[in-house]
Formats: sequence, structure tokens, C-alpha cells
Amino acid sequence: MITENNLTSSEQLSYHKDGYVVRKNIFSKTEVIEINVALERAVSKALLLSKTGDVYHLDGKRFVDLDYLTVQFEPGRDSETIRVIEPAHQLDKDLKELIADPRLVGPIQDIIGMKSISLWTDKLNLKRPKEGSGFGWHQDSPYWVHNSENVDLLPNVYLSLDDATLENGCFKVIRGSHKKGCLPGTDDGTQLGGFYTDPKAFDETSEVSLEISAGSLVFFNPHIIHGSEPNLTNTQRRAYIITYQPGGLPTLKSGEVKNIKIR
Ligand SMILES: O=C(O)CCC(=O)C(=O)O
Repeated sequence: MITENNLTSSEQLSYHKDGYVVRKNIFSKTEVIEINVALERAVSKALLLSKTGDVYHLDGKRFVDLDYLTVQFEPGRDSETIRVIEPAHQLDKDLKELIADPRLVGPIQDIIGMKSISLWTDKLNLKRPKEGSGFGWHQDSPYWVHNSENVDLLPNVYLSLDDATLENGCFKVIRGSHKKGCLPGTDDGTQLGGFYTDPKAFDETSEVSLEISAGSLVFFNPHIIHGSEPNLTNTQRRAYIITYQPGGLPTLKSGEVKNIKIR
């Protein structure tokens, strides 16, 4: 049965040609408020948990690992502002429920081409007013290629939880850059430099800035080059990014299999 959650054939074509497809205003304003309440509960919990984890620094950013949770802080050795939490669904029951929402899962089933799907990973991506840092051009696949035998089958959905603009550091992609698989990283001597895509490997003029309203979705290919600028405004720019895979496979961090219950 085809429902409104399935991708139309023109959306499927765009996803394959451009490496991403946007669906605008899929979650209502009220739902977005509720999700942000859940997100902030998860952030408070992660902050508390981070007091007891293993601390390390990479390129001047503080990371804390606790079991299979990683909390990344804004640059600066002692910043207490969280930039990324991965994975996040286990921190709050509403986030856990959200990852099985048919509006996220339906298009992902079409992209993967299977009814049975499972969770690969999920990230809360926070850019707080005036301090949210940017993220240089990169692909997700080089982070995952050593842990997954299905790196081509790890589609993401980005749920925008605030109106995203150029000024607050909206998500940006290089249109069509997913077609060449894993590209070489930079060799700039930094610890994480190898994860940023070598600028010689792509054409920056194909950049598309996705200025989308809260409640909108971007489905994007694990090989697409993407990134974002810092948040220079007085408003939040929060997002939840969830990555799926075919059913029955272990998640990235905990190794537990988290099959999605199809509603
Ligand atoms: O900061 C952003 O919006 C980009 C997020 C991102 O690139 C990622 O999580 O892989």
C-alpha cells in the first residue's frame, strides 16, 4: 500500500540524482515544541552523565565517552556547552518513539528498498545562540566504513527543530557529491583532518544551503558532502539526525540490534 509517507517517484529521482531530498513542514509547530522539550531533557541528562565519563580532547574540542554514549562539547578545553550527543534515543522515551515515526521511516524504507529496517545511529546536533560552531565539509561514510558492511545503505534523515537560516548555520550540501563513494580526506596535520573532505575532490560551486523551517526533513545519502557554518544569531539551531540501515543489523555504537517497529 502506498501512503503519503512514501517518496513519490520524482522525490526518489531527486534523491538518486542530487543525493538528498527535502520534505517541508512535516512535523507541526506543536510537535516541534514537544520534541524540543524531549531534546532538552536528553541534553540535561547527557550533561550530568558526562561528569563521570572518560574525557579526551581532539583538535581542542572536549569529548566525553560513557559506555557507548559520546558527548562532544563546543571548542575550548572547558566548554560546558554540548554540540553533539550520539546516540541520543536511549536518553529519552519520546526520542526513542520518534525514531519509529512513519514520516521518517516510510521514505527511508523506499530509499533502502526494504520494509525491514533498523537503527544505525542518531545524533542531537545543537547550535546554541552565538556559540554554535560550524562543521567543515565532510561525508559521513568515512566515519562508518570500518564498522558497516553496508555503508551505501545508511540513509540519514535530518529533522530541523528550529527555523534554519544562513545566519544560524543551516545544513548545507554539495549537490550530487554522493556519486563517487568515499572521497579522500584532508592532510592538514590535525587529528580529525582526515575526516574532512579534500577540497580538490569536489566542486564547491555545487553548494546548496538548506534554509528550512522547523519541522522540515532532509533525507540524505551517507556519501553526500555536507557541513554547516557557525550560528551567529541569538536563536537556537537544533536538529535531530537519525541514520537507518537494513533490518537485523547491529547499531554503530552499542552493537545492539534495534529493529524499527513499523507502525
Ligand atoms: O552541524 C551541522 O548541521 C552538520 C551536521 C553534520 O554534518 C553531521 O552530523 O554529520
